[in-house]
Amino acid sequence: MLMEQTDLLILIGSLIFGGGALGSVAYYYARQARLKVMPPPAPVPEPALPEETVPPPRAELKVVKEPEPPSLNTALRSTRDSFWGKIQRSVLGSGSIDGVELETIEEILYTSDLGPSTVTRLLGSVESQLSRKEKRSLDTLKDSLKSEVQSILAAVPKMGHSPLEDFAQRPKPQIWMIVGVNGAGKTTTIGKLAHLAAQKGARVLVAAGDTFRAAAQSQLKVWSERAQVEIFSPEGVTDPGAVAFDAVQMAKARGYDLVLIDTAGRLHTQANLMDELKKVKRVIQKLDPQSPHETLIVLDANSGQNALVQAQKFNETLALTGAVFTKMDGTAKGGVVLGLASQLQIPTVFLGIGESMEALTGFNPGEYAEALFDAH
Ligand SMILES: Nc1nc2c(ncn2[C@@H]2O[C@H](COP(=O)(O)OP(=O)(O)OP(=O)(O)O)[C@@H](O)[C@H]2O)c(=O)[nH]1
Ligand SMILES: [Mg+2]
Repeated sequence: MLMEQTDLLILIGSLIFGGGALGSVAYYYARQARLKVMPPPAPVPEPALPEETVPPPRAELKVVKEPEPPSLNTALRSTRDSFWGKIQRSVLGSGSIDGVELETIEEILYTSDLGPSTVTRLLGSVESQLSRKEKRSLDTLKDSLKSEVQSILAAVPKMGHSPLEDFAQRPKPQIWMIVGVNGAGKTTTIGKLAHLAAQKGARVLVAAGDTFRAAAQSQLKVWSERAQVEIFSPEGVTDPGAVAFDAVQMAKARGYDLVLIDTAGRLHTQANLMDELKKVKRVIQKLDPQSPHETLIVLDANSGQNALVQAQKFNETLALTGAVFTKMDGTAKGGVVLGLASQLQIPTVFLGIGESMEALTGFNPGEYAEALFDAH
């Protein structure tokens, strides 16, 4: 250890005046005494950062993130409340299941957008289960309803089977037509589907077959950019059949895996516009007789019973292969999925649960049946 200047002076002094061992002893005591009175060293202040190294304010680094889509169970909260929640409250309010008239349950079921034939099926099951007095409990009521819901869903072929699941085994290019009434969520769903398929490694082409609405092409372009897929959107072509034909031809020539054909919204009652869809279908069948491999109707869950009428009419015209229910987030009318299965045997394949690109989920019948009754 280096000696400080004052230590050196004390040592020299004690050697001069005391000499030898005596000097060393004098030096030792003098040093100890000095250490006791010395204040501790003052902390050295941190040097201030030069101007240019000060980090920029946080606001500049802020990344705007889309909200996470809710889980299906959360999305179905209002539906659950207007279905099982209401039934449960009516039973609890009356004190016992005996006190609840079946009519009350029937009334609640009718207002849950299930459709009359579904209500009849559910009531039949409830009546037979509750006929024996010792079985009259809220749990029996719930179990009988839940198992009937499950069997309605299980009876529909391909229910919940995502057409993207066995995608690798399907002929290429897959050609899917997306149809439905105005504003149901067709273009948004195409964007979400394109994203899902692209994530699985598929080369996707979206075709701007909505030649009716001025902003439709640019809306689809935004989605194609977000999903990072290509778009076929010729300027000035007004015939949706021509757009679909050219898109399929291009997809075949360039080795695309999936063509998603957007179509203009139309009411199921507009015969001429429904015929136009038939024509689109005929035109693409000239290039691939097996196509469209999927004809998916997009239904806004908020339209409730009306969605069943739409599905029926579109099915008559196009032979639908599946349904996508959108806006399941927040609607109280999510029971309509069950109504579609029960009344028309059309499988629901996807559910839209928000506006973001990730807010599309494959329909899982078990999860749906569970979410109609239990929150978790
Ligand atoms: N909350 C919610 N909104 C959705 C969902 N799907 C679509 N939307 C919204 O519904 C509105 C209509 O969606 P579009 O995709 O334009 O509907 P469209 O069927 O293509 O409409 P047209 O082409 O005019 O017939 C948009 O504001 C979407 O953000 C969903 O699952 N949840
Ligand atoms: Mg659209």
